[in-house]
Amino acid sequence: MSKVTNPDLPLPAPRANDAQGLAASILEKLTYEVGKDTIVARPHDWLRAISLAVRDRIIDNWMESTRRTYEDGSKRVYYLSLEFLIGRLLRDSISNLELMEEINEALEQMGVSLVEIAQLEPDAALGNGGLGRLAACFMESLATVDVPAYGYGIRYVNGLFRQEIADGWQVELPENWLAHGNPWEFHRRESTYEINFGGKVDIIEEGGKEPRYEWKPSERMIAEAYDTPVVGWRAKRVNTLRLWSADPIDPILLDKFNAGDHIGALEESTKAETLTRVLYPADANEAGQELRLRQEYFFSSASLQDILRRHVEQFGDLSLLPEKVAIHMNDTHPSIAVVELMRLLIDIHGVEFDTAWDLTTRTFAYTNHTLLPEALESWPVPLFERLFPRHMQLVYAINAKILLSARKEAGTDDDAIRQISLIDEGGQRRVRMGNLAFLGSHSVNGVSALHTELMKDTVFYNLHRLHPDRINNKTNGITPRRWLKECNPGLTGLIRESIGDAFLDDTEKLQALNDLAEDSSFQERFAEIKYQNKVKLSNLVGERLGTRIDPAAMFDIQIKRIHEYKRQLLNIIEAIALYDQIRSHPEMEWVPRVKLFAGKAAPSYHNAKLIIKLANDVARVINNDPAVRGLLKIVFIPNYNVSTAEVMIPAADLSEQISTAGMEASGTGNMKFALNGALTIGTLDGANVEMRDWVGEENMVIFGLTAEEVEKARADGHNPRQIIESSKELSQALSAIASGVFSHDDPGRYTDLIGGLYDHDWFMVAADFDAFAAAQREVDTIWNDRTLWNVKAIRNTARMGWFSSDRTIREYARDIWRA
Ligand code: GPQ
Repeated sequence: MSKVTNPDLPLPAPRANDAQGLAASILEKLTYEVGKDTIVARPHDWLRAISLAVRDRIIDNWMESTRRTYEDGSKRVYYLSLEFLIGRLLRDSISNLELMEEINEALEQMGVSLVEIAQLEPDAALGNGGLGRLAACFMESLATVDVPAYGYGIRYVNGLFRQEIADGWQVELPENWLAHGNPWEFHRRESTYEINFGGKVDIIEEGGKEPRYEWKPSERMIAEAYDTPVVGWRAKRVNTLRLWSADPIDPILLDKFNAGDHIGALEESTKAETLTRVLYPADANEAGQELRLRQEYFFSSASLQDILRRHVEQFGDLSLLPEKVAIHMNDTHPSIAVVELMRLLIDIHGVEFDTAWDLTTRTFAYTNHTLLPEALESWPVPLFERLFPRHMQLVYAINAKILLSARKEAGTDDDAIRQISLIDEGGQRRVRMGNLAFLGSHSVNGVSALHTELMKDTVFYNLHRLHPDRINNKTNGITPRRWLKECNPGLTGLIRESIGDAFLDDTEKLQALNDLAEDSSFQERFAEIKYQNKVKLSNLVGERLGTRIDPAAMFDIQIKRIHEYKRQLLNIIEAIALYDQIRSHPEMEWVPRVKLFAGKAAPSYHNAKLIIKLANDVARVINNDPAVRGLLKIVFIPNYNVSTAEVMIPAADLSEQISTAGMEASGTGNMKFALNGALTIGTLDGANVEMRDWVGEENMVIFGLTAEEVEKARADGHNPRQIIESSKELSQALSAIASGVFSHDDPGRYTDLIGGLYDHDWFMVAADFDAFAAAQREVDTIWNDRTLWNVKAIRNTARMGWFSSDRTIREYARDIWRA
């Protein structure tokens, strides 16, 4: 049957948005969708009923937005990302629909507490860290600034693992966000595409201008769409997040089943289910396995087929593709899409090679998120060829075209050609996905000013010389809805009362707070809100860990993935040094501190897991020592995720952003803390550099080697042993760790970890230690002048507005997508 479309049919009347209408809706959902009577309804039933009632209100705007895009024929942006770290959606949706008061009123009538029910919603943790969370912030901002956009990714059944801490060690457990169903998604059984792997390639036509090929795959499966509406601020627009799930073509192989092979009969099902089952828990380090490459291709191919279908249906003409479609690659994970688009254009749509390449490069753009060499994806040629024989041919063809034209450029010597090539010929031959993404795009951007400049000098040195206009910067941002308005209602209320509501639509209007920074009654109220947020965090720590922490102490927080370059180790070592000093000088007036850590380590990252153990070992010793009681406490909060961040960030006094300079591409946690009035202690790395420009050097505590100095120290072969031996505090702390003071049960546990600092100290922990310790004492000094501290904290909130992801998205739309 052909599709039924009747543009004259009006949309249904929108749902009532007053408290009465909402109450009726929630009851209706509870009764007819959940199938429960109020007298037996459990909290999870209420969660589902409320979510469905809220979802209806989103749908009203969703339909309207989609119709509008069809009618005005505007360009669509497609954001391809293997990760979307969304977190909970209920509070975010209600807030963006501006229905908070009405829902609360409706629920009050029924004796239900939204705060309690909302806590039951699982975090959608379809991402590892910054890259995935950025994608989620971008989706919200795309809707907010009214860009027609689709996010494309994978509907992992198991998102990022749940972390438990057992005897101080990280233990990974499966995460199961879909256990109670997912009220936000729509399963689109009709939006399916075939995805193929393996097999061979046949020539089917040799006579024409270009030979024609046909891919005869050996494995086939189906991609099915699940859509989640993403509502922007004030519900101006609702976009779609489309996540793919793999399904078998033959769920059961009947011939095998009938022959008695009951397990073998399910082979296809198992293969498909495995493909989209779990998110790889690798953050900025190589995953490397075949299943990962299959995931990358699976979602890229499904998304491209979907994009081309929509484009052809509406515009008919593929030559219009770059005018009507912008496809963005979030890191290299989707970069096989470049070749897949070439294949679809050439093999399916009959476009000539050169025209296809022109359309492809004008349609794609790519964001790089790291300079770490181990995170730059490349795949062994034999693996690539086995899974994608036709794509391998196309990679060679693209490579030939590129290298031929590069040769003609002055200054491209053999070495430059080797670096530009899509194939790494040193050792085992590999396909370089970074080069593919770069060459297949018209725009390549970094995520902070420093990172973008370093990209030009390092990973893309030769490619940049070949295409000097391609690399550009788009400094990251965060959505101020989730990361200020919703997570910090106290502060939001105070700001609204003080400077009005304009900042809710334009975060840079927070600048008006500068006039109040010196106002003592404003300072007091600002500080009181921080204190209340710290009480909330103390309660969470009490509930989860049974540890009491004092909200009057300074809350010093480092939360992020555990990575050597992020230097949690530096922070722990400094805590030990401080511990020693407090014990040696009990007569001095020490600033009471609680140092909080949270974060997950990649399951295969040995040193990162050891650092978690160390934090817990050190916490046990320090927290049980009466000599420092009330002065120093260490807490490691297990299972860090978006929801935990929403409690921790508003409660922070001090934000630790202490990566080795030149290694953190941007950071986004740094922005969330500062926006919520924490002072940053940090290196001149990533977006810290631009934060300093905005909030003012005097309102941050900057320390340590610069990126240039780090590079120089590494090149000159610096001597960490000598540095350690010349610092009494550092050598004492390191000896204590290495000799087993914190690990009586296994005194040698940290010998190698600490030995690495003496031998090479790649991450400059020793080199930056003294500067870091001095910076911490400077922090203490500021803290002791509480008025001064408050002024600085207020100025942080006042000056962080530029770091809104609305601003970032506007820049992408203007410079890259032209949407
Ligand atoms: N980032 Cl390559 C990740 O979270 N995962 C990754 O795999 C890669 C980068 C981060 C990066 O480390 C941060 O500095 C950035 O702020 C973030 O991406 C978003 O750009």
